[in-house]
Parts: sequence; C-alpha cells; structure tokens
Amino acid sequence: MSEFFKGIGKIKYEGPESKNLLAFKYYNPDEVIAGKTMKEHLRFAVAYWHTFQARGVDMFGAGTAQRPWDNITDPMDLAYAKVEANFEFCEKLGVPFFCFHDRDIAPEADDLAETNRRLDKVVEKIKDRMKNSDVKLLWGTTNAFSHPRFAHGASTSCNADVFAYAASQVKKAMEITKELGGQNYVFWGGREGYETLLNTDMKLELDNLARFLRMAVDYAREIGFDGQFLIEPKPKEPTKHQYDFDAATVIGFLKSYGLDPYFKLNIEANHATLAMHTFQHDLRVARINNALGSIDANQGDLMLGWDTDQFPTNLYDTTLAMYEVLMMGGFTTGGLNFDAKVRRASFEPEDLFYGHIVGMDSFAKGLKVAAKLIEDRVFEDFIAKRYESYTYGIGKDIVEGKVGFKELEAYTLKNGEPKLSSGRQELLEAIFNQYLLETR
Ligand code: XUL
Ligand code: CO
Repeated sequence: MSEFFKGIGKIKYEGPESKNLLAFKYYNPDEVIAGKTMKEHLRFAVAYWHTFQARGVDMFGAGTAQRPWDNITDPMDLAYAKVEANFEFCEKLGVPFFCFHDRDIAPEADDLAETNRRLDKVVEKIKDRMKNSDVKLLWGTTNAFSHPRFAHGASTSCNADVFAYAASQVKKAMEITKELGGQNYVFWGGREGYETLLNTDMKLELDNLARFLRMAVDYAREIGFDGQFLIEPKPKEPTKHQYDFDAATVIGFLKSYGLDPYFKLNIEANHATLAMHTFQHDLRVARINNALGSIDANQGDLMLGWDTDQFPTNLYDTTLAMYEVLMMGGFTTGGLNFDAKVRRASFEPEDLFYGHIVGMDSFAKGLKVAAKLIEDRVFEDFIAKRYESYTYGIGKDIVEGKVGFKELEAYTLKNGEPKLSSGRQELLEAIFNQYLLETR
C-alpha cells in the first residue's frame, strides 16, 4: 500500500501552547467534556467530494489542485487510489467518519448497469479497507445534479424518465450506504427548485418531491436500511429558488406531506447564512422541532452571495453550534461533516490538513466553551427570568389555556400599562466573550 500524504504523520494533540502547525491545540479526542469524550461529542467526518474530488475549478479558471494521485490515469485505478487516500487521511487526522456521493467514489459509465458495477467494485474495496480501520461511514448520498440529464432537476424534473433515473440512483446509493454500515442517508435537493414560474408547475414538482421521498422510505424499509434519513436545506444555488429553502421550510413541507416522522435535517452553516439566517438560527429551528440530525460544518463569506464552503474558523459560530448540539443531548447518528474546501490558491496536499485541523480545533474549542456556558446556566437562567411572567398569575393562565381575549381585556383594564425589563444583549455578549477568552 503506497502512502499518499508523505511527510505528514499522525496529527496529535499538543495543547494551546504548542506552535506546531500540524498539531491540535484544542481537539483532544480522549478528553472528557460533560460526560463524553470529545471524539464521541464531535463525530467529525471528511467529505469525499471536497477532499479527494475537487480540483479548485472556478468560473474563471481550471483546477489548481496538486494531489498525490494526479499521475494515475485509469479512472478505476484512480477511484481505488482515492479510497486508500481517504483512509490514510482520516486515520492521520483521527477523523472517525467520512461521507460520499455515489459519483464521488466511482466514475459514471455510459449506462446505469455498468455504473452500478463500478460502484460495486469500489464498495468492495472500501469494505476491505474498513476491516483494518476504525474509520466508518457517517452518511452516503446521491449526486443527482451534476450530469446534464438533471438540467431540470431530479425528482422535480418535468421529465418522468429523469424522475425514474434519479430513483434508480438513490436506490443503489441507499443499498451501498447500507452495505458499508452508513449511519445516515442524506438528501440534498441539488437542482430541486426552479428558475422561473413561467415554465414551472410548482404544485406537481412539490408533490413529486414528496412522492420520491415516500418511495425512499418504503424502499429503506424493504431492504432493512435503518440509518437516519436527513434532508439538507439550502435556499439557492444551483437553482434560483431551491424548494428545501431553510429548516423551517423543510419542516413545514415534511409535515404537510406526512413525512416528518421519517426525516431529520442536516444543517449546513453556509446554507443557513445564504438563507439570511445565522447558523444557530437554523440549528435552533431544527432542534425545537426534534429534527436536528447532523451538521455540515463549514462557513461562508458574508460578503459573498454564494456557497463558499470554507473551513469553519469562527469561534462564535462553532460555540453556538455546539451549544445547540449539547442542548439537544448530543448527536445520535449525526456528526460534524466538513463540507468544506480549501481555497483555490491553497493547492498543496498539506493544505487539506491545515483546513481540517483548524476546523476540528474550532469545534473542539466551541464544545468546551458551550459546555461551560451550559454548566453555569449563563443563558438558561437569564432566559428563565426573562419569561418568568408566564409562570404565575395571568401568564400561567395564558400558557395553560385558561383565558381568552375577554379575560385578557378585563385584566389589562384593571392592571394598566405593562412594566418591561431590559433585554441586556450587550451584557450577555460581554459574558459570552469572557467565557470564550477564559475557557482553555
Ligand atoms: C451542496 C452541498 C452538498 C451536500 C451533499 O451545497 O452542501 O455537498 O452536502 O449533496
Ligand atoms: Co452540504
């Protein structure tokens, strides 16, 4: 077995004082925080597409990536090499999971039968490699957006043959995800949206999307796939208007089609901010609806209107994300998948390590700070006090459904003008800063 990332050994925890750029400063896998090890809390995953497929192509130029497998020309040999590279990379970083699209792991052939045979071969190779590795599959998914046949969408295409093709693809991807012990299966509506209503039957497209998801639920039951189904919201890109706009839209959609018992959400930071929400907002919407399943850990550039998929470095965001995860009691099948790519100018293999290391450290630090904030009930006590008026008197009667408009009018006429308290946002931000700076 050849080594791809030569010169880079196992990345170790060296603590906050270390100056070693290829070491963790905060991610200490065995350190126990709030009853679990960091490794168990964070459940990091490497995204196959960004790490082993992406070449740094942009609208204005060709790929810039220099990768240790660039000399391999045969497409299947290249696919096998990337399997090796994936395990080597995850093992060196100590990342316990990876995630893939069907088309990331095996190249598409001219017909579906041959494409599926190729997939089977690579899956065998992955299974084989898993036998002597602790690295597992967090989730699998389908790429039903890159090929030109998906120009009008996949399950929301105007063409029923495309719906059928996409279904065949998801069927196979679900089978291989099961075979590899994948703990979740993700649906990101790649081109499930529209450009103009002048040519779009929105009602039929949404009904078909629901029909497609129902078929997936039925097929999972048939083959005994018990991984968690996840939908990943995104408001725009590639289509102008994606149907899975944000967490609230997806939850409403699932409920109106009776699909909510079968799906949770995979919340991606950069998708939330494209929808003009904070990352924490979409995590909170998912959490309070018992629908927070997993996270695509990245960050966007707030000055750019597209999905830049950068490695997460913003400690405010990672702390507030881990706050939501801890408040829901931690991940079960989900985890933190680095749906993140190095910048086009960061073209050397070691940049892949720097990106993941800073992402892992940022979330480890976020976990520590969030755990401390929760332990000290910093926000909980403040919030409980802020809403205290609903725990007695008229507020309690409102919550318990004991009063209506007539009683409330009588109450207001008797009590006069309400007396308010300050929201203390600045104070809370100062306390948050203090925890961020003082937690080691
Ligand atoms: C696209 C995106 C996808 C999904 C999986 O913006 O996030 O990579 O995570 O299809
Ligand atoms: Co994603």
